[in-house]
Amino acid sequence: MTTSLKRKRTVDPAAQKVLAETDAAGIETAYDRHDEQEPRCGFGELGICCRICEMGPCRISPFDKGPKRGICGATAATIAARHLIRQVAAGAAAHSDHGHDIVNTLLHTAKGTAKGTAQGFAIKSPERLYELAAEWGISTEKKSVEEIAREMADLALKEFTNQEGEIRYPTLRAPKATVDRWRRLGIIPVGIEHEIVETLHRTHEGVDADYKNLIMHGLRTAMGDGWAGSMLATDFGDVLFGTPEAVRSQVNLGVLKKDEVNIVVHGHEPTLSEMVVAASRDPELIKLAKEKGAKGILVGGICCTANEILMRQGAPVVGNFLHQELAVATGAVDVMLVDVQCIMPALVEHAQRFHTKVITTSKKAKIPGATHIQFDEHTAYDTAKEIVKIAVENFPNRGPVNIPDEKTDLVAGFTVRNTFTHLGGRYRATFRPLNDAIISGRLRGVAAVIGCNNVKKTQDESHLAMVRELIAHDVLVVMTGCAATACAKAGLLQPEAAAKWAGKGLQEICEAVGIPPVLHLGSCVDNSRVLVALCEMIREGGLGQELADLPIAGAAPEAMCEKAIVIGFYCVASGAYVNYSPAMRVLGSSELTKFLTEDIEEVTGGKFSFEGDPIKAARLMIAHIDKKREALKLRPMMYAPVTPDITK
Ligand code: BF8
Ligand code: SF4
Repeated sequence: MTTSLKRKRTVDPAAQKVLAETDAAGIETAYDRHDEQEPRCGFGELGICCRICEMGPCRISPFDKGPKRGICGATAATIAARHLIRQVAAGAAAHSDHGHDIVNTLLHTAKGTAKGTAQGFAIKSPERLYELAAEWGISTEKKSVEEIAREMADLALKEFTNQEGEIRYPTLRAPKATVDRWRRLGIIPVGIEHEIVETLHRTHEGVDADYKNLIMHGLRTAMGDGWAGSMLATDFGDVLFGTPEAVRSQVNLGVLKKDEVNIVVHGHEPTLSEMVVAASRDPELIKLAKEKGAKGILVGGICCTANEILMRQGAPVVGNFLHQELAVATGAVDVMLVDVQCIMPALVEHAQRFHTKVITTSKKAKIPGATHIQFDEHTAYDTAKEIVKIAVENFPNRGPVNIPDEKTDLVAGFTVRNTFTHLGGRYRATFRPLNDAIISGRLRGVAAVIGCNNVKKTQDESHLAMVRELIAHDVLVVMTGCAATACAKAGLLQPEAAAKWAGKGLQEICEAVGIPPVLHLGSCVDNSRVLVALCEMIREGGLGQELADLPIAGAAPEAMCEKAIVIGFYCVASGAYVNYSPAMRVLGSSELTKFLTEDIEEVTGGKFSFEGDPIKAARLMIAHIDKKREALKLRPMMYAPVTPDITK
């Protein structure tokens, strides 16, 4: 096909095989559309193009000659900062609207209005609900589970709409020194929606022109995601769908079955996909599948929906973001069911080359040419059955099927509580063993590697290189989203991976506790689990007073969307060092770039870097962790790092 053949598009052998097929058949994918976009607009890449008002668009020259201000006088720093925090607001809105829907589903379930059937919604983890009620100071005496759930859901909905005060979780969960810092900076949000509205106001033409002031509000907006919208999605998701437990499953295109009906759920919200998994086990539908010549019904996931049903149901993962078109190109997907976020509109045209039906289910996300079946929590199970039936009936329409063999075993399902029950070794939920391992120098620290695939990079390559480098240096890695799927495909989420790739200290811990050196914490909203884990590490003692003291770091090495930007922002607001690549669109302003990558450390304790080489980025993360170890006067590392053998 086009120039995409000239570069390495993916390190995943399954993806390589399917891409060879699509190339041979002249079928276009995101890689081809990427190449069609070259050469890119340099102003756009550098963040110095402004189209906020109708006098523009304006662009700032990065050279000696040419305009240094927009028509209104906005500088490169103002323009780049305004657009960046608009991206933060969009990312915060995406995660938080998802959280809102989960809280609402819990409310309807508790009111008995989300009817379903015996297999419909139920409060799967009353224990988690009781825990949250205790934490929120809600009395549970003489109240039914439903009454408590209603009360909690009503309170949670106020986190979105409150116009004064502070969102709940920062003060409930974060260490006092961190809360004090946030209060000094004025970055604890009053409510999720308020901060998003204020971002849109401040970035309107003629309002906030001070790039530092804009970024500070970006941090506050992002806090409303990490410490409210996403955190509520995780907590209320655990109440409604059950708290994950360590679970074994498989990943990659090879999980699709030639002789079964394959339904791929793609997107983010667990509400519908949970029902589809349940409906796929319905004896009536299994019988129908057999009548159509299939041996059974498989439900596999793509993107974060995959992570949700993996964590709680052990459902197989078909792939990450750049696998969406490839899954369809196997010819084996009878229905591609999508809800919201990370869904390429190109899927519809692509699917027309095969027998696959693309079904949209959210009023917020329709695609021209797709079949739309509106999902409603009140009739969730009926809708799920209808969709499974469509897939079953589409099974006999398959053309040639070509499923790559590749599939890899993985362990997932880690949470703040169960991970450290594992680390405790004796079913004690305590962070002591983790802290002790860090203090003694057996473990260097913890890194969160998260985020997407980005067609600008070779799929999965940066995730794998970075994570191998980190674990070789005795850094325990926690992962979410498409990053976790990338590493799962390469076998890094298996306990045996420790012996292959981890440094000696991390190996000892993994072997003693039976965990992989890379822990899968779930979907992208579950990055809130990372924040809570960091709070627990401080609470356990010995690693400083505030989150910024911890020997930890974060990275999104193949970042793709605004949700990744907001995650970076709330991590930096929380005192973390974050390497983000490709670079945010700020490089056209040296002042803004310096603020984000240097000066902001004085403000929040965290900062960004934009290193694109994953090994160099990992070394920067390690250097930051070492800097924090030194400040805490921790013991020297017990073992020298190993050299990761990438041939294994
Ligand atoms: O919310 S990692 S490509 S799927 S955005 Fe999208 Fe990025 Fe994947 Fe999940 Ni997260
Ligand atoms: Fe140009 Fe200013 Fe309008 Fe942006 S806000 S388009 S810089 S005039």
